[in-house]
Amino acid sequence: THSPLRPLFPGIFCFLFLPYIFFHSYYNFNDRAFPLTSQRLMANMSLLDRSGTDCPSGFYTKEELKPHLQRPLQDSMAQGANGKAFVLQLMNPEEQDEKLRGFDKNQFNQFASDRISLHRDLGKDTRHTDCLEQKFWRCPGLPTTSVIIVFHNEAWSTLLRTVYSILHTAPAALLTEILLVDDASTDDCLKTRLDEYVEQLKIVRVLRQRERKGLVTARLLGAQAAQGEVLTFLDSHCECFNGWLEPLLARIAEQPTAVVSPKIASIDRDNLKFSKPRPEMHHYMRGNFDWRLTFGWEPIPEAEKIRRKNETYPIRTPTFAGGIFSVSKSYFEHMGTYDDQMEFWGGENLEMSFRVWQCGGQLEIIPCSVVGHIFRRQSPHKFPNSSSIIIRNLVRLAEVWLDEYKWVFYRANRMAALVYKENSFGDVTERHKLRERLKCRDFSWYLKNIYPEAYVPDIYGRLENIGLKCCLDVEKTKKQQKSVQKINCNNTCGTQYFEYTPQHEVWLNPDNEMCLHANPGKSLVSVELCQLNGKVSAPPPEQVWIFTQVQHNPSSDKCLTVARGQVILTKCTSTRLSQSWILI
Ligand code: LR7
Ligand code: MN
Repeated sequence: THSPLRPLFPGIFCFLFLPYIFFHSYYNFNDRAFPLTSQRLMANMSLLDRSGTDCPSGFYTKEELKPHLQRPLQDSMAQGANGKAFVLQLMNPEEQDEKLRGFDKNQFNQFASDRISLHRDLGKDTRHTDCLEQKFWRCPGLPTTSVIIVFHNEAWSTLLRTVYSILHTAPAALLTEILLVDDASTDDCLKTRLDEYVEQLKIVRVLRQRERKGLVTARLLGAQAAQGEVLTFLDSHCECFNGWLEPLLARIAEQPTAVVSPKIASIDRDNLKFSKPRPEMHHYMRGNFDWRLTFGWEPIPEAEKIRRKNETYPIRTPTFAGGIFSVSKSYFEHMGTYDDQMEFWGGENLEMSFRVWQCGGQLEIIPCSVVGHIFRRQSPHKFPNSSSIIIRNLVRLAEVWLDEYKWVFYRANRMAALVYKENSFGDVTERHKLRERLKCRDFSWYLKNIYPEAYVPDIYGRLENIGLKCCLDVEKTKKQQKSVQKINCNNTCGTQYFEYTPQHEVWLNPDNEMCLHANPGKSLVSVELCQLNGKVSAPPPEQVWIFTQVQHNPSSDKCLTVARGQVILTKCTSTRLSQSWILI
């Protein structure tokens, strides 16, 4: 089936302009560190090269696919057309009811989605001119890809709009197939009508995971069946923007160990508005994580901005969201795919992030590639013991990749510490063996080289009053409850942990969102939501504590004091033992 091999590499350089020369010096660091990995993969990639002269790389010719790939005619006045919002003002009671039910089921506006064209066009290509100038069509050497979409009870209209948006945007020669992997949906339409529907689309296939096991094993099922050279994963409620695929594949052709994500645009969950790229807005985000191992976004640091000479440069990212990315199939396998004992949802994205970096790959965002995703506030999916399953996934990854930094995680995430103590996270020896086999670096290397901006708490412990030998104790914080008024000092010195941040806040662990807070004019001390976040550069004075004396911020003369078992603020007196605290 594969035509005679022609080396992949001469071909791929034709779309690379000068800037890539800079990359090479940059990435050499990794190449030198992992010579074996790189060489073997280069070899693997060229083994998979299918570029012949007479045969297009996909399984179907452009002619065969023509009826499906033509840009649909779209009523540009219709609601939602061109990526615009769907707004219906006057709704009758039945419509309102349908909207509510749709929201309940999906956590997004299914009512709107059902009324927008499955083929909606996103309109004019608004990406940066650097992106538009890239000429991929000159290159015969881009690898083919299988697109894998896993889903559980996804709404019919969002699932199919995802599929059509791929068909309308991906060059036929590069798209081997679209695999829809059903993670045991219970929805009738998805169970009975989907196969028949997608048959007309020729290159779309449905695979089924009989038992509901979650997205990791569903993706693995898709990956095994995939016949393209590159695997491209998407969530089941995405829309692909013009020209999204080529920059991802081009980067992998250039650097086979790169795992690349597009820039993820938001599709509004209320009105399905697609936020199109605005090149004048140059704020890029990259992935990060906190010590509870939650994924998050942060602006890219200055050094990274300077390194990128133009828009086509990849952005190096410490972690990724995990749902929308491309990876060479052989590299995916070489790298140990996924931890197949992770269940349902969560954790696999950080596991893969750390693994890719620690084992010699690179994780990047390619801003010329744009894919939209419906972000929702909470998950609509139900699975048994959901929070403990997510925690279990996180403990598995911490045990394999975090080394001694796992303790920072266990301090920040008490449920995780419990799972660790009970040893109920399953067997991870296979993953340890993988780490050995790939000769991966340790987590301190990752922090130092890939995420030097990471905040690693180094002052933490119980807050103990020297004079009265009791420990600061915050009564159970309820997440919903913003402030907790009662702070005691008790003699059990149990498990109440605090972290002292470089900005002089006293964080309450394991919540991390709660900070020791002084109330102006009052002696009562409380715990309130920490107010230092990405938006402000310094915490408010109420949350600043000078630790040597546990004085409440430099401009006040009040100190943390124990009086009758309660913790209050009184005038600082250096000799009073009830004002002497240590963090141990
Ligand atoms: O049990 C399940 N079985 C499934 O098949 C649970 C989910 N799924 C499917 C689901 O239908 C969807 O297609 O898995 C996909 C992801 O689930 P979502 O969309 O309910 O959650 P999410 O968008 O918050 O998922 C993000 O985090 C997950 C953690 O496990 C995965 O890494 C998802 O891929 C990831 N999504 C993205 O990265 C999209 C970009 C947005 C961000 C951030
Ligand atoms: Mn999603």
